[in-house]
Amino acid sequence: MRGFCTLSVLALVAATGSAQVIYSSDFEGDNGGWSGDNDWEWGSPVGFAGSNSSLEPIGGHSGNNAWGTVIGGDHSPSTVSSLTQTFDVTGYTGLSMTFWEWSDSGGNTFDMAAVLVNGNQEYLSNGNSNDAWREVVLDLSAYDGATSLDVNFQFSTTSVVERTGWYLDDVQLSGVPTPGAAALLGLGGLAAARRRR
Ligand SMILES: [Ca+2]
Ligand SMILES: [Ca+2]
Repeated sequence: MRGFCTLSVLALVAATGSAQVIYSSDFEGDNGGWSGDNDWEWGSPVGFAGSNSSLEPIGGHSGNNAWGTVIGGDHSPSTVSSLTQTFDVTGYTGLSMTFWEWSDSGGNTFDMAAVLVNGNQEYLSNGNSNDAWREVVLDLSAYDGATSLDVNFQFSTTSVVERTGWYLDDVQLSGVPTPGAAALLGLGGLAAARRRR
């Protein structure tokens, strides 16, 4: 009976576990492990005054560094730029991602700033954060049970209007360890304790 109670407590703790950080980067010491093609650059934005009264930030949301679609310049016309990374999320549920964006691409009329997860569009920026950093929180619990997440910050432009573009900082991926995995860990510890008696 004592063992049953111990197991019940272990299961309850596991089922109500809190989210843990799977990945986090402020892009200060390094680029956070992302691969960026075409316009994506890691560096320190300088407050460039772009076309159509657009502005880039000065520095990052945190510190000096961020990712941006051309640091110190307007984005390119007619270009698809992808910033990608794959995360192992085995053993997690309740997945979520937060990041900070500075978006000046002009309201999605021509240029699109989207987050793709495993090929699905999970976010579309409205293209205008009013010259300020804005926090974005994405509920990715639809991917519970997936073993990996392919995340792509994809910026697609036309030839019509160029602005400073899309800047990203402080990206974090979180999830709750699954009850099954946590309970098994607890059971292992309990069995070891019994053997020691
Ligand atoms: Ca930063
Ligand atoms: Ca730019």
